Amino acid sequence: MRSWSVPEVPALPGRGPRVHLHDTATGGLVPVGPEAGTATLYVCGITPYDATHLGHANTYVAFDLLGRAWRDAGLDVRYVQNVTDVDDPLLERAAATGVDWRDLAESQVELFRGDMEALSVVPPQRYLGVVEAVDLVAEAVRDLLAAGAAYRVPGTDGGPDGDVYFPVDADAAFGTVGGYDLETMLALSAERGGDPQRPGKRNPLDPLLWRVERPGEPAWEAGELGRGRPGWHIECTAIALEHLGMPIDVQAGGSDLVFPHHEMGAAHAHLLRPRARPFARAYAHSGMVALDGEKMSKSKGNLVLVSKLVAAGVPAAVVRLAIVAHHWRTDWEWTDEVLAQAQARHERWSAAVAAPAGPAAEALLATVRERLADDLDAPGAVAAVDAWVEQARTTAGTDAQAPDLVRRTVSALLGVVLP
Ligand code: 5CA
Ligand code: ZN
Repeated sequence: MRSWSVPEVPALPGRGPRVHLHDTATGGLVPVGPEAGTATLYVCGITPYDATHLGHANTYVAFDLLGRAWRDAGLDVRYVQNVTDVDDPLLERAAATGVDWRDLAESQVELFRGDMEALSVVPPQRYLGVVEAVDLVAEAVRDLLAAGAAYRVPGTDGGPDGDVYFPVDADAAFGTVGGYDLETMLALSAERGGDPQRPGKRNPLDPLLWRVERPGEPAWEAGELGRGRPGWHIECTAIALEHLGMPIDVQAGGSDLVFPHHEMGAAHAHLLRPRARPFARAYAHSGMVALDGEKMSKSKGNLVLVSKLVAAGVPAAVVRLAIVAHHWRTDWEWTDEVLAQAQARHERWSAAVAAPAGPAAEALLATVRERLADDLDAPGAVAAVDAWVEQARTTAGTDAQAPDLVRRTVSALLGVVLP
């Protein structure tokens, strides 16, 4: 599917250092991406059943910082993102509101594109809906069946036989992405789209791979699987393996995807391509944005929308600045104060880069690079820019190139556009 337009990324002198990132699986900082060549990134995309909100924006901006740091370090970036355009919550919302599920998905993806463009997020090279990838997913499920790493479950509650499940015990590395104990995994599975109570499964944690057609639900022909639709986790694995290969450098998403989504996705990949293990060299998880003390989520409806802020006259660069002022891995809360601070900072920065001269800025560029290469420490980079801006305000800088270098640094590395 169409992604969105590429923002202008100004050129900078020199190169950034190798990027290190916190890896969920090992719990430590690891170098990510090769020393030279192409880095690969898969970020889990939206389920387009309701307007995209600041929480989503936070996640895609976080990994946009990664892509920018990689490119600045001289790497090419291959970036793939999916759209979960067939899934239970989307179908339920469509049925409840009397809208065709395809129209609902398309309208929400279009809103998302607008948000991403406004926020200067560099688009993925491949932006794929599950609807476009059904054959790919079905092939992966058939491969798992052929490898003995999938099984069929009899129907319950009058439902049809033949839903296909994945036996988590088939992967020796299962559980190592999130490192959770069994009790926590069971609770998270029930909370996040799993069905631990379903009778007939070998292990309550086993996730759905293929759901046989039910009346009124969309379904596709899939050979020996019969008509049906993909399960959630296998969708991302199949798309990542096809378009990025294995191992990928970074598998990313919000922290609510650690378990079950990324744990299951990795386990599927390990069985599909045993010799290419691991699925990802690093697993990166961004923090959750909250509103009024609760995680912002479509199901709760406590949303702040980028599109609404922009329509109300807030420059998108201010929203981006509010986001990058928080460390990508921390949970934080959107408040009027956060917005006001970003607004004031954007004004201070804009005034400083509009001056005819300022203090020399080569050291600032080096610090911003160094901060971002150290686990995407954007708040550290923001503090360094603040310090330069303060110096520009209080001393008569004479470097006529400096304001433009700061403008380009902030735009290229933080993605914050200054007028
Ligand atoms: N389609 C699946 C992934 S394959 C999905 O989780 N979709 S989503 O629309 O629910 O979320 C899209 C992305 O935004 C995910 O990476 C998710 O972790 C992240 N996300 C959702 N809510 C928040 C939030 N409140 N704060 C930060 N990130 C969030
Ligand atoms: Zn995903």
